[in-house]
Amino acid sequence: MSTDELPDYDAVIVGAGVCGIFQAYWLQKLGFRWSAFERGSDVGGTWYWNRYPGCRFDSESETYGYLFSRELFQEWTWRERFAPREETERYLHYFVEKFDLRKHMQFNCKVTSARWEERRRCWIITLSDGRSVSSRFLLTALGLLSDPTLPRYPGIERFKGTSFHTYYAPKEPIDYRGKRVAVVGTGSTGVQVICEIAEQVGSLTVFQRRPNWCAPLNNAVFSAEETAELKDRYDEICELCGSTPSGYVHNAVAKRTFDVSKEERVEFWERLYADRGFGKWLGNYKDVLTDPEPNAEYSKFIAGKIRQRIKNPAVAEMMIPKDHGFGTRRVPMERGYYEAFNQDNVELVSLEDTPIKEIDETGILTTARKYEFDIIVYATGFDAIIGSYEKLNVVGRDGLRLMEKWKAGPRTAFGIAVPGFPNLFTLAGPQSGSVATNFPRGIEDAVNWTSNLLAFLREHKCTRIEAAQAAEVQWLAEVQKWSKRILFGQQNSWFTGYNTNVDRRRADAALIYAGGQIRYRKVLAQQAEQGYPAFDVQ
Ligand code: NA7
Repeated sequence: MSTDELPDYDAVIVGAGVCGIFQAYWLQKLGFRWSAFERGSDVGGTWYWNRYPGCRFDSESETYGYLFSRELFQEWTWRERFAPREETERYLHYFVEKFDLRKHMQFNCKVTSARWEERRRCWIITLSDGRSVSSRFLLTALGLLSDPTLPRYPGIERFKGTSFHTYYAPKEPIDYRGKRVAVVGTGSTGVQVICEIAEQVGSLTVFQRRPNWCAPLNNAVFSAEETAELKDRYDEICELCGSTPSGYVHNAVAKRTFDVSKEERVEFWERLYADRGFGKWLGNYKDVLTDPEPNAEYSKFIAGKIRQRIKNPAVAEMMIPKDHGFGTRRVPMERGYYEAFNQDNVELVSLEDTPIKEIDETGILTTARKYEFDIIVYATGFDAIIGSYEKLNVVGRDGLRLMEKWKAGPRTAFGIAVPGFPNLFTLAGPQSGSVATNFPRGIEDAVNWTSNLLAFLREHKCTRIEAAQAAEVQWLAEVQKWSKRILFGQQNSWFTGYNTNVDRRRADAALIYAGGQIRYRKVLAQQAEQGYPAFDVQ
C-alpha cells in the first residue's frame, strides 16, 4: 500500500465515553470514515464502569452535558441537580441514539497496541480479538481515571467474601443490608460509597489513610418550574461556563480573604457552605487556593464545621486533615458523610495509626487487630491520567514508545499532540486544559479544535501532521509555571501523579495544565488562526 492507498479508516477513536462519543459526533458530521473501539459493552466510559453505590458527578447537571447543541439542551431534562451515574449514562445513550453514532462503534473491543507506519502514513491498531485495522488518524479518548489501582496488601486475593475496586463494582446491584462491610479509601469515591450505604449495612468499617476535606453537595431534584427556567437560561449557562477558568458556574470572588472583616468573611463562608456544589471550593475569595494564610483561615472554618457535625471529638480530629489545606486536593462532596460516623454501626480506622498488615480469607488484619467482613470495597483510586496510555502500547515514529518518551512524565504539545507521534491526538489527555476543569467543558474545546484541524487537513489534502519539538518544550514550561502558582499543584494527589499502588512515582510529572480553560482555549485558537505554526503539516 502506498500513501495514496486509503487506510481502513480516516480516523479511529479509542474509547466511547463522554469525550469519545462527542468526537464521534464530529467525525460523523464531517463525513469521515471512522470507528470507535470501546472495551466496555456499551457507551459511557466513567459512567459505564463506576457502578458503585452513590456514584454521581459534582458538576451542576446542566453544565455537565454537552452545550454545543441548543436542541439537545432543550430536549434533555435532568432530574437531579447533580445527576447520579444512571442518569448520566442515560443521557450519553440518548446522545448516541440522537446522532445515530452507534453503528460505527465496536464494543467489548480493547485496543491492545497502536503502531505508526510512516510509509503508509497511518496507524496500525491491534484489537483484543486479534484483528488489526489501519487508520489515518488516531484519536485517544481514554479518560483520566480509567486505570484503577488496588492496594498491594499481602493476601488481598485470598478474601473469600465479595470484594471489588469501585471502578469494577458489579453490574448486578449488591444487597448491603445487614452485611459487614469495609471501605478502604476516603477520596471522592469512598466518601460517596460511605454516604450511600452507611444506613443500610449491618456494620461499616472505614479504613482511612489520610483524611480529606469534604463538604456538602446539597443536591436536590429539580422542580418543573426550575427545569423550565433552566432551559430558558441556555445562553446564559453557556456564557457563564465559558467565562470561568474552571468551566463550572462557580468563580472566585474578586476580594481577598483579609481585605474583609472577620464577620463578613464568616457570613460569606456560611452562605457558601449552605449553598450547592463546588462554590465552597471554587467560588471563594480569590487568594484561598493560592496563598497559604487565607487557605489556613478557611480551613479553620471548615474544621469547625467538621467538629460540629461529629459527636465524638476524637473521631472529628481523626477526620480533620492536618497535612494539607482545604481545596488543595480534590474536595469530596457529600451528603451526611460526617454524620455517618455518629452511627453506632460505623467505625473509623486510621491507617496512619494502625496500618493494614494483610488480608486473609475472612477480613482485614491491621497492626492492632483483625476485622471480619462480608464485603470489602476498595475505593483506592487510579493510576490517573497516563495509566491508560501505558496500557495502550503506542509506538510512534522510528519505533519510539510513548511510555519511553514519557518516562519522566508526559511531554506534549498543548496536551493534545505528541512530537514523534504523527496523526495522534490525545484528546483531553495529559497536560490538556480539561484535566483541571469541569471535564465536559474542556472536552468540547479539545474535540472542537481537533475536529476543525482534521477538516483543515482534509481541505488542504494533507495526510500527515506532527507537533514540533519546540512546542513540547514551551508547553512543558507553561504547565510547570501554572502548577507552581496554585497550592493544588503542590499536594500529593492523583492530579500530581501520586499513587502508592503503582511503582512509578510521578509527583513532579507535570500532568495537568492549571492555567484555566479560558487561557487554554486562547492558546488553541491562536494555533488555528495562524495556520498551526507549532505543527509540521504535509
Ligand atoms: P482518590 O481521590 O485517588 O482517593 C483514593 C483514596 O484511597 C485515598 O483516600 C487514598 O488515601 C486511599 N488509598 C489509596 N491507596 C491506598 C492504600 N494502599 N491503602 C489505603 N488507602 C489507600 O480516588 P477516588 O476514586 O476517590 O477519586 C478519584 C476522582 O474521581 C476524584 O478526584 C473525582 O474527580 C472523581 P491517600 O489520600 O492516598 O492517603
